[in-house]
Amino acid sequence: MAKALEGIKILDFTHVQSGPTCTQLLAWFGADVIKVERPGEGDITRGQLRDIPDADSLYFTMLNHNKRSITLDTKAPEGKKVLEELVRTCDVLVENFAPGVLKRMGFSWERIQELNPKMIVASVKGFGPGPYEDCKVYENVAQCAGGAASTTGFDDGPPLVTGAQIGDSGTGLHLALGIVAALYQRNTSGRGQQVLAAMQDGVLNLCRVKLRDQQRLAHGPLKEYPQFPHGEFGDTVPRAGNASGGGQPGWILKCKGWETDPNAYIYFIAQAPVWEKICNVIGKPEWITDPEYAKPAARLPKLKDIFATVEEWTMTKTKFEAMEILNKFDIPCGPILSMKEIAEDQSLRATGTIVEVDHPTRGKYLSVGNPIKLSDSPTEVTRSPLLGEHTEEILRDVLGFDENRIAEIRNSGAVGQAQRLAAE
Ligand code: CAO
Repeated sequence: MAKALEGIKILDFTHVQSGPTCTQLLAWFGADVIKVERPGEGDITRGQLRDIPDADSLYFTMLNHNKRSITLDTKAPEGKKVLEELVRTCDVLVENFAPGVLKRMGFSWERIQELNPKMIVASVKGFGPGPYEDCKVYENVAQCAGGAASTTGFDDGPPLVTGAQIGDSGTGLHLALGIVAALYQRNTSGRGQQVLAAMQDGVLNLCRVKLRDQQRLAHGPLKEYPQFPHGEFGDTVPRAGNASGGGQPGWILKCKGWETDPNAYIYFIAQAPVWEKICNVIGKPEWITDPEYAKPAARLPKLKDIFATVEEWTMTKTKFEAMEILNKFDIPCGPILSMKEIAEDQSLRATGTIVEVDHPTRGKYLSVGNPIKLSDSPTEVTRSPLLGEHTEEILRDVLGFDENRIAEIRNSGAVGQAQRLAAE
């Protein structure tokens, strides 16, 4: 079956996490993603957090599926020439170098347009134009600068970063959408354009509800926050613990086994339309008509006590038993799943959200497949490339170089040695 982005060639100059997340998605939608890596070393994550000696790390393999790898020293004269040819041939260049790197390499936006006016140049940077535009940025810096850390955690503790990689993977997602939109516009404009996704902007976009709350604060306390009615509100959005970000109050509650299992918890939402059912399930039918509890506004100042009462009930059930009972009554809730439980979840395997991939040097490993499902463009996850595995193939098939030219490039040292399969 044809894929959504079939025929699109991506010149993938990305490394670490943010950019590779983006190009991996494009590859899953069928684009030919050509990853350009420095000879010898490649993407730095190949060697980071290694679990198996000499094998590409899970960090790398889980972010670079379905791509081809060419090694190229883009600072060497021959390497530069090859890169120019790739710019002429490809549709999109994606990069997440530190600010200024691409220009120093000799590939300014102006130069790229000279080479290929249809090319889309897509970049992840830490910050957009402004005082921090020249800064190098990693995940947690973006979480802090984008408003996530100041609004995450408990009020009496320090700011917290989250496990979800909203700075890197989140920005990669934003960039992928920008690229697809630019490709669509190119159909009518005939021109390429620059696409910028700044990590601070991406995180802030995901923290939109907190900027909402910042403005609500000017009109009185945030009544769904755990600080209400006893705590003081300052002039900025406080950390809300596990309170829900929406209009339906929620909290994380202990379940049976919490004393020994760090994940024996459930997220419980006291959704107004099912209040009656909640009262019946937890054995508090009198709350249905009690004016102190019957209406959402009356409940807001008592949320802490209400959740403590619900918790007395959830503590008598495992998180899965509680899920089953509550879902029968359409009471929104969610088990706190550990990574172990997720890795073993058969339904996630069945949908391809968790996939097992085989790799020649590391063997079988689990990965997260494409979380976006297209009915006419199914995703088959294939392993990440070895360093430089497709160098000759790309020079020959994508750029149309003959054997003499390939030998010339190889002899110049611009492409280095490819990583070999153990059997070769
Ligand atoms: N051939 C020759 N040189 C190459 C090359 C190649 N194939 N690929 C990269 N290089 C060179 C670059 O030209 C650059 O050299 P100069 O500094 O001399 O111009 C050098 O490698 C390093 O690039 P870098 O500055 O991007 O890499 P770094 O490790 O120092 O910084 C990072 C990493 C992530 C902090 C930085 O790239 C960055 O801020 N990126 C933008 C934000 C981002 O994506 N952050 C998220 C990363 S995921 O956690």
